[in-house]
Amino acid sequence: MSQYRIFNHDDAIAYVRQAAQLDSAVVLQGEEIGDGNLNQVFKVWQPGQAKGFIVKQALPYIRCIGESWPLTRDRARIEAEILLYHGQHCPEYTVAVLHHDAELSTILLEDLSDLQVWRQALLNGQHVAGVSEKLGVYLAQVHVHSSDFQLDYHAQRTAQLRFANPELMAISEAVYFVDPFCDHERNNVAPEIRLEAEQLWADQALKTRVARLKHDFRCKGQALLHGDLHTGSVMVGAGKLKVIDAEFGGYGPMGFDLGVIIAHLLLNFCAQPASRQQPQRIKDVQALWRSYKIQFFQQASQGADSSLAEPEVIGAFLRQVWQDALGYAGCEMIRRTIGVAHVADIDTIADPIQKAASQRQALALGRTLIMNADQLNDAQLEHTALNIAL
Ligand code: SR1
Ligand code: MG
Ligand code: MG
Ligand code: MG
Repeated sequence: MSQYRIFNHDDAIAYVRQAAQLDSAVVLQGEEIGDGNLNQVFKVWQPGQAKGFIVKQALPYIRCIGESWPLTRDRARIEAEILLYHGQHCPEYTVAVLHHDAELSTILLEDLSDLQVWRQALLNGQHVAGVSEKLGVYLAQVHVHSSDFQLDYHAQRTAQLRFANPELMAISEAVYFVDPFCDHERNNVAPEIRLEAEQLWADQALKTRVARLKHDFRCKGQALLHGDLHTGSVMVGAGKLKVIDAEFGGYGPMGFDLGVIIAHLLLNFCAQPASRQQPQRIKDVQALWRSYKIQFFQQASQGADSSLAEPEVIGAFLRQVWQDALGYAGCEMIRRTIGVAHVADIDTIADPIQKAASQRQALALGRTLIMNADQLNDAQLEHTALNIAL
């Protein structure tokens, strides 16, 4: 069954039967469960069994836009290879890839239906203990092990080429650093915050900072990034965590992955006025960064190149990663507020006045992070976020 076609649930069942080598007598059911922006996702299972398989299939276009925005199906192969690489270095926190088929643009993944999407837990007001710490470990492991801190010159540059993902990373470049900073037709700006959006579009100092972040996104091939690490890409529950959905991955600045997840915690903070009294999301950001730093130090100081394993070298590098992360977090907050793809945390706020207030807060905090990235440590970030929330 190797010729590409857009799967229906029968195709997904046939694929699972073949890829997982299940006997033809095994009864299987399937249903499409995808709600993401890009792909089809099927769950296929045996009746009576709680867990089955997940089939992710790339369409030849962006699902949420339609056929008017074509997109390479090769993203499925690239994602499978990234998840396998990350899984080698952090198996505990990376979803398992069971099979992939480049021609069908499919990936067979372990079923994580015993876990919940972290964004959903946050929307329900649930704090799942230990998630930030685990994510810090995941990011540090996959970053260090794909970077110059572990790989020699030849191996690191070879990996940069092997994981090249120009089409998807060009989309990220456009939706993070271009569209939200001009009056682009792809943007989705609520009329209530049009004035604030126009102020950003006229802000030359901000645009210069964003241009530098965009340039670094292209040129700083430090590590094999996840590339889209928002709270919807993290499955959590009962002491477990699995990261999914790495199709936007490729070599880039480590601060990008950190910045994206920090932004989604801060967007959730902005969405919940009550969180000003109990800023758990800010504590999550701090826990994430501290865990990342500790794990990074541990891994990088055991690297093969002893000159890079020096504490002063690692420390200086991490200070720059933090600054980069704040800049990227700011871009992500702004693009998720006025760009093409928003977040449920803010979009589901029923009261239009409160929703616009949360959006304004997200824009203001995003701008502050970009402009002051070189002046804020993780403790000062808390004061900044709380001041803007008042
Ligand atoms: C047009 S693609 C918009 C976004 O969807 C994905 O989830 C990524 O976050 C991408 O940037
Ligand atoms: Mg996704
Ligand atoms: Mg936590
Ligand atoms: Mg995705």
